Amino acid sequence: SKYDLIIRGGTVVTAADTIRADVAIHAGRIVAVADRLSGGTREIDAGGLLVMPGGIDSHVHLAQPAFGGPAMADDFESGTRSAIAGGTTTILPFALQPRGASLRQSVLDYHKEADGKSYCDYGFHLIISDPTPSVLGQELPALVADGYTSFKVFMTYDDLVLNDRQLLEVFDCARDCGALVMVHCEGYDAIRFMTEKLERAGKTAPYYHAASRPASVEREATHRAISHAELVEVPIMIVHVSGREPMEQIRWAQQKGLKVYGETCPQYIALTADDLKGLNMDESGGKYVCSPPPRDRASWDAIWEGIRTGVFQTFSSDHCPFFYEGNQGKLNPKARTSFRWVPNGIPGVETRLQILFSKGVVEGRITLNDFVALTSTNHAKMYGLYPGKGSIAPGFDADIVIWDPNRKETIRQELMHHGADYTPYEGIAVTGWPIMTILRGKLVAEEGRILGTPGRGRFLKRSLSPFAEPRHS
Ligand code: DUC
Ligand code: ZN
Ligand code: ZN
Ligand code: ZN
Repeated sequence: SKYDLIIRGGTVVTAADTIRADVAIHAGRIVAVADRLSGGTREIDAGGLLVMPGGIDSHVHLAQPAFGGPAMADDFESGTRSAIAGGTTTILPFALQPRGASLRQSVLDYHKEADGKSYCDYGFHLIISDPTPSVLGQELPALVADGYTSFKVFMTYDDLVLNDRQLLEVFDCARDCGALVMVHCEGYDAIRFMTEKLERAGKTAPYYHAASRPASVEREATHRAISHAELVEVPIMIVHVSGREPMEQIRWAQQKGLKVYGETCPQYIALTADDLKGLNMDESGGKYVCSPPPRDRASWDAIWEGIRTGVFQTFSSDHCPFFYEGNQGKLNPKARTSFRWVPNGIPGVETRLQILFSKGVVEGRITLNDFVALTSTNHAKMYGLYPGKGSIAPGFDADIVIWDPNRKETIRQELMHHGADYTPYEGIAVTGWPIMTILRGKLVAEEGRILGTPGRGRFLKRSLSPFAEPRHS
């Protein structure tokens, strides 16, 4: 027949439109979006459901040996299984360059981790921890040309931090290559100072993680990154923005006409620093340790303000999963001695869409079209996957999530497909849930059942981002 699959009778939502239409798929691509299509080998009845572009999560950590020691709870198999169960069809994890290592070799190592294991499509951002002349002069430009068109730099962490001179060198290299730089904005010295001060006072419980890196530390680093980017005239993406102060720095830069973009995450609209108190300041607060830390409810409002006014372009999970129990867990023996040793990061690739849909669309803060832009389309545009991914239109990959906007569910660990032994969003009630996930025309997850296979996901070489073009070129 003419089509492999017709998705019939749903409401098709893109970043621009909401229309009642059928969607026809052939050979993994969308070939028609129209009323009353016929001639499909298979049909899916989407009556009463939303048909949206599959989620694209441009901030995911898998199989990364960083952030405090223990191995991550997800490899590419469990992490991408969790992604498709949650309606996400493409992820952009990180290939991290350890200091002293070749960037190219690091990329090969991550490919080995991902090869034949991924349930969804994926690309890699690079993490630059050692910007030597040969990395900046040869390896990085070559990798950008090979489709690794974005990279992340850190302003904190012993093993990753770049000083101001190094940040400027990396920014300058990004400008020359046309790559997009993501910046982790927290100030290293301020965090070290506060950590040691808190430890001397015996304040070592996980709760003090948040106190060791307050909003001012994030605000200062955000401003510094913006100023350095302005000097070099390079666009930057400020990732995982936690609240008002850094949001206002980004807005200020945008209003000046600088190309500064913003990303925020579920933890900054669903968790607070109080969660880090656990049960009466015990170690269970460690479940919520991530960086930047979640702040307070007033910060949630600031994040929504940034989402609604376009300060933020992308809503990503920052999925960075660790076990809670055990010697590889958040509560490993060393971590019990101080918050400093609790690995930073929380799982969330499977619950990103539900949290934004419920708190955003259902509670009336954003439109359905905003939801699609924030969870899919803008990620594709920002990171060189557009067109091809991120919309429902002829010629795009048939990556689709069929969504029940009325389904009520409570987020619980037993529903999750990740490798971690807990979800930090346990007990949060949501409205809206993924019913089917389709990857390049194949049904890969349905109501929590995994139908796809590891290895079906493909590596994506990405184009240069139009957002990375310098302001005056
Ligand atoms: N930064 C991230 O992007 N993820 C987890 C921890 C961190 O510091
Ligand atoms: Zn065919
Ligand atoms: Zn980070
Ligand atoms: Zn991250």
